[in-house]
Amino acid sequence: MNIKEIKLHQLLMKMKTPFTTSFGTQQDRHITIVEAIDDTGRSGFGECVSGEDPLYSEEFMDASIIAMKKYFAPIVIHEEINHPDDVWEKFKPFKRNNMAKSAIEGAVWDLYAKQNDMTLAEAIGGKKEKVDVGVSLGLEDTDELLLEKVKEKVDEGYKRIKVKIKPGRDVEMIRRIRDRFGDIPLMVDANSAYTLDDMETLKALDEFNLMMIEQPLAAGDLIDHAKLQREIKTPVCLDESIDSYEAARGAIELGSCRIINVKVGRVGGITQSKKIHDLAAEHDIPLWCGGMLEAGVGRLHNIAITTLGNFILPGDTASSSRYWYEDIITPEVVAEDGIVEVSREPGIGSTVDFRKMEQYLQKTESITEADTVDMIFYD
Ligand code: OSB
Ligand code: MG
Repeated sequence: MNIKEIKLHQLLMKMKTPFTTSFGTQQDRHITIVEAIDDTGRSGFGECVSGEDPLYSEEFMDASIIAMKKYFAPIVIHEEINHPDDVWEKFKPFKRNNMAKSAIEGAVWDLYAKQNDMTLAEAIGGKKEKVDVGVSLGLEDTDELLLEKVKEKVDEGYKRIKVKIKPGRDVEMIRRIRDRFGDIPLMVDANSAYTLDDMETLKALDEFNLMMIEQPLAAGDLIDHAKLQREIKTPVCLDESIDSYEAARGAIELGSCRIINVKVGRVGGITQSKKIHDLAAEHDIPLWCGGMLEAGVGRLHNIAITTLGNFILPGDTASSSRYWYEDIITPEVVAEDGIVEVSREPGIGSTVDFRKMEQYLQKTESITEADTVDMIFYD
C-alpha cells in the first residue's frame, strides 16, 4: 500500500455536556486522529479512542500515543502491507495496546478503501445502506433530569435508549422511566459497578423487560457473568469483558452473555471485529456497535462496521451533534429518526475538515521512513 508517513493529530475537544458513568465524569476529550499517507499523497484516517485515564480499560491516551509512535506507526511504514487484514499479524509480537493498534489499522483501512475507490463499508464486506442507531445517556444528578434527557432522545427518534446505572441509581430510576415512557426500547449499562452480592438488585431489573443489561460485573468475571445470566431473564451484554477474539470465544462458550457490544478499538481493530462478528453469527449472538464518545472519524468507522449483517441491534453511534458543537468532518454524522445513511463516498465517506480541526488541534507529530531505521527488533 506504500505508506510513507503517519501523522498523529492530537486534539482536545469539549463535549456539549459532561458524560457520567459509574467510573467517572468526562467532558474534555483528548482524541488522536491518525493520518496514513501513501506515496501519491493520498490520506486515510483512523481515530484513537483511548480514554484520558485508564478507567474504562487499561489503555490511556498518553500511553497510546507512545505505543503508536514507537511501534505501530513505524511498522506500517516499514513493512509491506498488501491488505489491511495483514496489519494485525504485523502488530502481533507487541502485546495488547488494542486501541493504539486499532487507530493505526483504521487509518490503513480507510486508505485501502480510497486506493481501491470503494467505501470503507464495502472494503469490510458490509452490505447495509443504512443503520439503526440508539443513544447512550449518562448518569444525571436527579431522576427528573434524566427523564428530561430521555424525553428529548425519544422525541428525536432514536431506536433505543441506554441509560447508565450504578448501585443506588438503578431499580427505582428505571421504574420511573418505564412509568413515564411505557414500552420504549430500553437498556441499561453498569460499566462493571456490581458483583454477584448484588444478585437481588440485578434480579429486580427483570421486571422491566429491558433489551439487555450491559457489563454488570467486572471485566475479567466471565464466570460470574455466566452465573448471573443463568439467574436472570434479562440478556446480559458484554462490553469491557470482550477485549479480544479469545475473550469473545470464552464468553460464548461459558454462556456469559447473550449479546455482545463490539467496540473496534477495544478488540484491536476492524480485522478482529470481523472475526468476532463471524464467530458471534455462528452462535446466534447478536451484536451492536458500542461508542467511545468519538469524533467524526471514529464515528464513521463505527457506522462502516455496523453494515455487517450480524450487527442486528441499534448501536451507540448517535449524531455528531449529540456530542459536539462542531465535529471535525464534513458532512457530519446525522441520525434522522434513529437511522444513519451510509455515505457512498470512498473510504470513511466524509472529508476530514482541517479547517474545523484547527480549533481543537494541540499538536501534530509525524512518523516517516527515517523513524523506522532502528527497528532492529523486527528483523
Ligand atoms: O460503556 O459504552 C460504554 C462512553 C465511554 C466509555 C464507555 C462507554 C461509553 C458510552 C457512550 O456508553 C457511548 C457513546 O455514545 O459514544
Ligand atoms: Mg458499555
